[in-house]
Amino acid sequence: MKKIIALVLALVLAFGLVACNNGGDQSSTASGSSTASDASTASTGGDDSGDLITVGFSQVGAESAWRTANTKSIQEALTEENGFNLIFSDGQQKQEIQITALRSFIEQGVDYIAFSPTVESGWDDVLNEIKEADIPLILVDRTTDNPDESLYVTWMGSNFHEEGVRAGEWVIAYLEDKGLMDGEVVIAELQGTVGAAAATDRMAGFKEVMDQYSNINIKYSQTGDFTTAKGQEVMEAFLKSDTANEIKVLFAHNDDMAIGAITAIEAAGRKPGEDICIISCDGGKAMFQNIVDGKANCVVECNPLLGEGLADVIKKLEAGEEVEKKTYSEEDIFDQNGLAGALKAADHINERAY
Ligand code: GZL
Repeated sequence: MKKIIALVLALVLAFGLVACNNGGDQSSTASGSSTASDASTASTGGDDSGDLITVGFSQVGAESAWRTANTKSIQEALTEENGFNLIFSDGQQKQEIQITALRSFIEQGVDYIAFSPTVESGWDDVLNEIKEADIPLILVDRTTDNPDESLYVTWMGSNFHEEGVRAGEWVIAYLEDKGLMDGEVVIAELQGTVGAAAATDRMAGFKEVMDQYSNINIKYSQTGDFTTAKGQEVMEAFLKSDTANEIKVLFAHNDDMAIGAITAIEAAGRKPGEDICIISCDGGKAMFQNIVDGKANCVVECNPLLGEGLADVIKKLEAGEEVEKKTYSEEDIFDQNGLAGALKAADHINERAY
């Protein structure tokens, strides 16, 4: 009997040790897996998750190559590795979708709200709701028409009016260089989204230059909503008019509409870049290729890469630092020769972000 008890005790002791050892192993494994599990705990919202800065971003939509590059830039900058928890919403170019997203960010109690307003007006209520919720607001890219600068901490983006002026000045230099300034010069314009700051201000800047010349007539001007399909459709309609042959220049508020217009011009049997001078804003690879191929003449750059700037400004705010109220992107103008110097578009295609 004693032997049996001793055996049982030995067995219990042996299993106990094993268990303990396993425990030890487990603890060592655990310490290995606990490191792993610690790590996995941290990434699945352990104590450290509170350190992530939660940012709600309401994007205009996905209407153009520029917008896609802008979205990519924001998503690549506001990563968990960078200390952010990004809640991203695609507005599908509809203000009501953006307003719903902004209100949802307020309800979620995000740390920051950032957005690019698809149009300038109609935001007053939600901007005040964000202020009342005491959530810092950062405007990215487009702007609103609300003059109360206390409603947002900072804005970053492009000087759209300046882009329009640059386009206008380039067109005048082109027309003078080609000897086309004698007599009436008919211009067609593809406007961006009606009510969008980028469209309103580019149109105003361009018109400010054209109005200085009594022989210049912006005879055709209609919105292509910043999309290739709509740009092609509207250009087709322009080309069907009985005075279409008079059109010497097309100013498109973005590359995508210009690309649609080039398709329409070729289908109508005319040569884009020769019969009709083509100038657009943005500066993606496709438009640079059109310049290289002689189907377009000039691009006024509009920089979509705003993600790093957004991440930097939030980090500064977190550190209690002062930030500028407005930050403008550095931008250039590219053509095969002329105003921007003898820049060969081909040399820049690989540098382009999109
Ligand atoms: C400009 C941006 C415009 C681009 C278009 O900053 O808001 O919207 O020029 C885009 O390509 O659709």
